[in-house]
Amino acid sequence: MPAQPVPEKFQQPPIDELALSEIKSAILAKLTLAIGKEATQATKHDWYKAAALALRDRIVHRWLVSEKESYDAGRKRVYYLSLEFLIGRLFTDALNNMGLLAQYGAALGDLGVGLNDLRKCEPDAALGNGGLGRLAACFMESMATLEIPAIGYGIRYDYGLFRQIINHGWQQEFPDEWLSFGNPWELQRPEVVYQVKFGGSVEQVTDPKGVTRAVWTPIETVQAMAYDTPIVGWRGEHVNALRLWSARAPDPMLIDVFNTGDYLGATAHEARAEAICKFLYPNDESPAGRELRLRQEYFFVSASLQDLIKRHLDSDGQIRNLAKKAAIQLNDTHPSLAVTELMRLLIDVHHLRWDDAWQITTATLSYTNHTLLPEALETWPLDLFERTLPRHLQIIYRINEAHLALAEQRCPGDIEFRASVSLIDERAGRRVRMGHLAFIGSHRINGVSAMHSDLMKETVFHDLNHLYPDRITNKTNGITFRRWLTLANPGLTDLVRSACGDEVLDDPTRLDRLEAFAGDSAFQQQFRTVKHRNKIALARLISERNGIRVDPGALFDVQIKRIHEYKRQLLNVLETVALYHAIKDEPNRDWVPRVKIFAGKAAASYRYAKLIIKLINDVAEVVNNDASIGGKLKVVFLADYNVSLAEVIIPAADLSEQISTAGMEASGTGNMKLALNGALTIGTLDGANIEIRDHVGAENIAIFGMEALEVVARRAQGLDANDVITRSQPLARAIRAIDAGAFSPDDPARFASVAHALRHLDHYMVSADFDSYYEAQRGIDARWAAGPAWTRAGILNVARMAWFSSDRTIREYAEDIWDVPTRHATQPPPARLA
Ligand code: B1N
Repeated sequence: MPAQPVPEKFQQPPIDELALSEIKSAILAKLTLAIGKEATQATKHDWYKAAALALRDRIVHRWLVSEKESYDAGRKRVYYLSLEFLIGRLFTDALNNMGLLAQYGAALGDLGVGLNDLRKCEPDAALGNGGLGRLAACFMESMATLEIPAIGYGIRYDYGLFRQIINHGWQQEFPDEWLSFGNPWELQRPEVVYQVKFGGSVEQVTDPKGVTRAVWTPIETVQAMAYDTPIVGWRGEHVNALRLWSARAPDPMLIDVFNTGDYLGATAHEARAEAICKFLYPNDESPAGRELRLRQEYFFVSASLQDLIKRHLDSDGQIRNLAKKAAIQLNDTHPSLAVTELMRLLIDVHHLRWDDAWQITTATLSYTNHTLLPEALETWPLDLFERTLPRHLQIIYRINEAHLALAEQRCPGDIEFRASVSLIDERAGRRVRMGHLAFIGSHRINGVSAMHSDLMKETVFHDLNHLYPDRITNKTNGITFRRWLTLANPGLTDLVRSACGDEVLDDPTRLDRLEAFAGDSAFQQQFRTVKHRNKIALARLISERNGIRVDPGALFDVQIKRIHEYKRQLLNVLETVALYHAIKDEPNRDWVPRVKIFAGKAAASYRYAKLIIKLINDVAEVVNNDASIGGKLKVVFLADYNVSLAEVIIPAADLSEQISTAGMEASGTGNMKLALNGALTIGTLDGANIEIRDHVGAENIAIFGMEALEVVARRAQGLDANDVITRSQPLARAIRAIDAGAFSPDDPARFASVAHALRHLDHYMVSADFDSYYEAQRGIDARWAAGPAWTRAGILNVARMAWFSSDRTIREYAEDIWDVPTRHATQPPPARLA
C-alpha cells in the first residue's frame, strides 16, 4: 500500500516569490563574483559552492547578532575542546536549520540544478575517527539550538580520516583530500594568530621585589591561525563558531639558508611546524604514543586557551572572573594539557598566586571520559614530556605534591594508594598519566552512559573517586535528531509529523504520540512503505558500489562502526557462517532472507582488525556466489564508511547490531541513530544499550550474552573456549570451516590466527557468547516472520527514543556541569522571516 499523502497542514509553507528571487540572485552573484563563472560554464561543483556561499552570508548575519547579544549580556560561554569533530556535510544541515530547504530547492530548480546533486558535491568533513568525534559534532549543533554561547576548538587537519578502499577484500588507506576544492563554510582569520612554544629550559628567577618566578625559555615557536566555521542551531535563532587551528612556522623560509643553496633546509622548520595539522591520527581507542600527537595536543590547547582568555579579558577585564564567565569541557584526555597550560598562563603570564590559579582552573575545567580500555588511557613518557614541555612538567610535579599530600592525609601510610593516584606512573618506565591529570584538574568528570559512569568509579578512577568523592557524574550521550531523523529520513519524518504534529520538530518528547498508532494496521503499512523505500535506495547503492544485488524485501541486518575486536564484528561473521551452513543443510526451509551489511574502518596499524575485514569480504565472496542457498543470505561490506554513508544506511536498517563484549563499549551512539530510525536492536547489556532497553521496553529489543560482571569472572577463570565450543555444534563447525580455508581457498591458512584465538584466547568472549547470540538471531527471524509484531516494535522504538536527543544531554551538561542557562525546549521561537 502506498504511503498516504501528508496532510495539508504539515506541508512546507508556500514559497514566497520575493524570497525565491532574492535567493536566486544571491546564488548567481556568488557564481559570478566569488567563483568567476557564467551560469552556462558552471560545473555542479561551482553551483554548490555558489549556493553554499550565498547561504553562509545569511548565517554570518545571524552569527554576528548572536555574538553581540551574548557579549552585551556578559553571558557565560562554553568552550568545547576536542581533537575530533566528525561533521560530515553541512549544506543541507544548515539549510534545514535556517528553514530554507524548500526555498533553496525551488531556487536551484529554477536555475536548472538539483539540490540533491549539489548536496553530493560537498566532501565530508571527516575530522574524527568515530563516536567521540561525531558526538562533538552533535553537541555543537545542540548547543547552538539551545542558544548556549559556545565555541568548539580543534585542529584544522589538512587530511581527515583516511579514505578506505577495499582491494581484493583487504583494506587500503589513502589520504582524504577534503580541502582540495576549497571549503566554502570556513572563514580564515589571518589576524587571529597565537604563538605556541615548545622545548627549551626553565629557570627560577628572583625579581627586584624578591619574588621568585619560573622563566621558560622555549626553543621553538609554532603559529596557530584560526579558521571559523559557523554552526547554526535549529530554527536559525543562534549561531556558534567552530574554531579550528592551522599550524605554520613564524618565518616561512630562512632566506640565509636558502641562499647557500640548501633549499630543503631553508624550509625544514616549516615542514616540522605544519606537520602538526597535517592529518588526523587514525587511532580509535588506542594510544598514539608519538611525539607528533603530543605536539598536536599542546598546540591546540595552548592556542585555544590563549584565545579564550583574550576574549574574556576583552569583555570582562578581570582574569579572576574567568570561572564565572567560562566553562571548558575536555573531550577525553586529548586536551588534558589544558590543566597545566591554564595554570601556566594564570601564573606565569597573568601573575596569579598558585592557590588562586588552581581554584580558577578546577572551577573552569571539566572532563568527559569515553573509554575504560586500559590500552586507550593516554600516558606520556617523562623524558619526551620534559623535552617537549619542561615548564608543564614542573607544574605537574607541583600539582602532584599537593595531591599526594591529600592522599596521605586520607589514607596515611598507604603506599599503594599513593602510587595509584599519583600523576606519575612509576611502574613501567616513568610516565605522566593524562586521565589522572584531567581528573584532578576538573570539578566534574563524566562518563557517557549510566553503566560506563558506574564502572569508572569501580575501575580506572576507583581511588581518585575515593579521594575526590562527588566529582564523577553521568551524562548519557545523545544524537541530534535534526540530522539523524529529519534530514536522513524525510519519509519517516513526514509520517511522524502527520501522527505527532509539527511540534515534534521542536520537542522530541512528542514522539510518544506515535504509541497510539503502533498497533494501527494502516499506520503500520505506511511505516513499512517508508522503510521499504529507504531499503530500495540502499539496495541501489549496494548494487552501484559492490555490484551485489540484494532484495529490499529481505531483513537488512546492519553493523556499522569502527572495526575493533571488542565491537565483535567477528561474532557477527561467525553467526553468518553458521547460518550459511544451516541454509545449505536445509535449503528448502522457509528461511527469512537476510542481508548482512557491514561498514567501518580499521586503524591502519591494527592488523587483526584488518584481517577481520578480509574475512568479512572472503565470506561474502563465497556466500554471495553460492547458488544453492537461493539468495537467502547475502553479505555486503560497504567501503569508506563515513557520516554521509551512515545517513543512507541507517534509515534502511531493520536490525541494529550492538554486540560489544559487555563492559567495553562506553556508550555507543550508532545504537541510538538506528533505533530512532525504527530498527530493532540485537545487543548486549553494554553502554547505552541498557538505557535504550529501559526506554523502548525489554520486549522491543533483543538482549543476549554475558553481562559485564560475568565477563570479568570468566576472564579470571582463563580464556580457553574449548568448553563452549564442544557444546556448540554450529560454532565448532563455523570455526573449523574458517580454519580449513573454506573461505580462503587461495590461502587456506589465512585465518588460522583467528581460529586459534577463538579456541584459546577468547578475550572478547566471541566463542563464549556465540550460542546466546545465535539463539537471539533465530528469535529475530521468528519475529520478522510475524510481520505486524515486528512493525509495531519498530514504531515503538521510534516513539520511545526522545530521551536520546543530544538536546537533552546538553541541557544536563548545562545545568550540572557548566552552570549556563538554555532556551526552553518545548517552545519554538516565534516565526521570523529568513
Ligand atoms: O566514544 C563514543 C562512545 O559512544 C563510544 O562507546 C566510545 O567507544 C567512543 C582515542 C577514542 N572512546 N574513546 C574513543 C577516540 C579516538 C582516540 O584517539 C579514543 N572513542 C570512544 C562517544 O562517547
